[in-house]
Amino acid sequence: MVRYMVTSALPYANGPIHAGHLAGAYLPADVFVRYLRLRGEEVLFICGTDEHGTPITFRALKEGRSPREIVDEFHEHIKTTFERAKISFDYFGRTELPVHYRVSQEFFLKALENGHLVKKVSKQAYCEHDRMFLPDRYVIGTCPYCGAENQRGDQCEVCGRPLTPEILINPRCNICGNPITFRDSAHYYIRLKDFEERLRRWVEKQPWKPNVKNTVLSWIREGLEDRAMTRDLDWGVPVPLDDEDVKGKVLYVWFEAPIGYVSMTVEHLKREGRENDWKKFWLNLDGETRVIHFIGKDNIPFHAIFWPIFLMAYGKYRDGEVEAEWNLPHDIPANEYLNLEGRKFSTSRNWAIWVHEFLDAFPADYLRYYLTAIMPETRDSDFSFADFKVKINEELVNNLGNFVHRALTFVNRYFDGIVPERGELNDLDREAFEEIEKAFAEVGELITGYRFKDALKRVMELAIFGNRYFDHQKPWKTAKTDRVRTATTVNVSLQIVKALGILLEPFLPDASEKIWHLLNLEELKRWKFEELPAGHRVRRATPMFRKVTDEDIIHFILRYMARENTEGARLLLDKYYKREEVVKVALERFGNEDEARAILKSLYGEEIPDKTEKKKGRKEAKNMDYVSFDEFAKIELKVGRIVEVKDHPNADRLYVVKVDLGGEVRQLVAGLKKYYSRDELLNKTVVIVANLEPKKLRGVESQGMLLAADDGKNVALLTPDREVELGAKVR
Ligand code: B3M
Ligand code: ZN
Repeated sequence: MVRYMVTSALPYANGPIHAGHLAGAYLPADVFVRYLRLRGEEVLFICGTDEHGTPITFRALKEGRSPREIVDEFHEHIKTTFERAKISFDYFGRTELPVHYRVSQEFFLKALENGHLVKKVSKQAYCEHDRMFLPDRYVIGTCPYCGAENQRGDQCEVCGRPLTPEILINPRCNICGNPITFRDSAHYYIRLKDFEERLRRWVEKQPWKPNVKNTVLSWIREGLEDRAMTRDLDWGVPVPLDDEDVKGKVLYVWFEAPIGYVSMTVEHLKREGRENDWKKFWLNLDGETRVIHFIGKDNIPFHAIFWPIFLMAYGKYRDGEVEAEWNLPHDIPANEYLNLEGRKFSTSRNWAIWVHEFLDAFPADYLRYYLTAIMPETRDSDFSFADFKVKINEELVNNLGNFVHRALTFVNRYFDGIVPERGELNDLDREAFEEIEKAFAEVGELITGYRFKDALKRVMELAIFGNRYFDHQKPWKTAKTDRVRTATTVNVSLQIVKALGILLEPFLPDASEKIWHLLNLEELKRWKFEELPAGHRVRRATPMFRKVTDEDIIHFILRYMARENTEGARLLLDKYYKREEVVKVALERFGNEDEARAILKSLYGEEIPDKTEKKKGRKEAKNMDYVSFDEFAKIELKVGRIVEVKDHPNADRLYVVKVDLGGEVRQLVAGLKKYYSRDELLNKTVVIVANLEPKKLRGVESQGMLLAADDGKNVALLTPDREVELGAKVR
């Protein structure tokens, strides 16, 4: 029985997590692990903060704080953020744990004992101004491979190659900007060449994604230079040697960080009272363990070259009970980069969507849904607010939310909330059960192949099928004439809802829980379809999702992005919205008007119209020809759903549509052909004037009017911003 040891890259504890991190190494791993658990597989999902190295000390130096303060703050912050994003680690540890010092030092000593570490005195980057040796990341210069400027001394962000300060062109100190010097310093180097051939043969056999495998093989072919595994830093895991030359020095962070996967597994299982179980996950005792590391592509060299070599350099693990080789990574599904509105996420330029802030404004499921739908699995992808809004509103709300709501509404309206017995099945009923079985099989296969974007799309296709099934069986019509037929439609629809409740769990855990709640189910979810029995009582329908509005997006950009990157926020707002829309939201949504004015001033550089302007605005309104409240009350506005769209037989620009008002269906003639396709209209929730006198338009009777906004250029149908029952009155 295969068991899985799944990890996500250990985030540096030097700052918050952004959406690009989530899409890169954490969300894909979580979807994968949740699916394995539903399949009943033995899986351990481990992660934790990477708390050493120059990303930490650099921030500490810049802020005049100790590295300990920095890692303590951001360990908690990152852990909480992942919990809010429902990333379901079994354990989220940290490399500042004593167990991590012990295990890392053991790996170092074993590599030394096996002759794979050699001490060399070499030139180390030194800053005369700051009077300190400079670790790789403290040095910046031009990449010798691709010519990219301002690349750090450990890795080029543009071409991805590992670098060292010696090979950088025009190397400078990243703290003070002065040119650096080089001073002799002794370090222990790992002899990567010892493993070149064994590593190449191993990589060639791996079932890795082509983007990972080819990159790694090309680096191996270029030749693996020895690399220092100790550093002139005083923050990190001390070098475990009584050797004056390396006194006060620490292990290279990229030597000990991957060992964190092991040390955190040891710590977690010890805390669980399963002290020795770590061995079956990390030692090749029975050939049944698959170690799978989810990472971003910039971590490929460290996970596909250095980390396997460290495991090989350790040699066999022996402890009197077991003797075994270490498990090398079975797979390294590295994602490409996620960009933000066409530009790379950048912490230094504050061009990012910080997950904890996004979750203050939107549900975790919305972020999970959108990041999975655009996941950069094989090429870079782009987060765009406009696309986010469309995908949430059209796919989550109008497709999934709509179908679940209809099924639950009908079983409560016509069968008192009890799942009715089915009658004889027709072809479409039978097709529904086939669709359910196919969805389980195909989604499972796609997840296993790390194709999460396609897997989610396949789940949503079942919801689309559900809506089409419902529209075709027309229960609002059969309810008047054929109760058994209606019962069958409602029963089958609820089976599809239950299947969606399971299929969605890896992606949208909250939506999955909500469906389980609506179906009034306590049972554990498993990745197989088991019918919802007739006679089972479900709960009343409540909306699954709320639509994302332009106001929501404007508010998010103003509240969270404008402060950190005013220029970027202004470009973004100008790209999507008119200035008066932004001003309106700022004044309405910010509790404190002065704060709103300050943000707007920082964005637009001038004062916004003051109260007197508002008074002027009110005066203009006075000349309006008012209607009395009683006159307005006579107009009956209702919520409906477009269930049929046909071309008008005698007019090119008109559609004939059927609108379901929850128990009655109206025929309307609408001049929307220029603005909407038939597919865009089908299933759309709309508002109609329900008590307008029926009127023949080009020979076809229209029994009401659709409400839409028209600014002379665009026409936009009015739709409620959250689920309500069909037929609901607009007040
Ligand atoms: N701490 C994070 C990064 O380079 C780095 C990953 C370590 S995984 C062992 O993005
Ligand atoms: Zn300096």
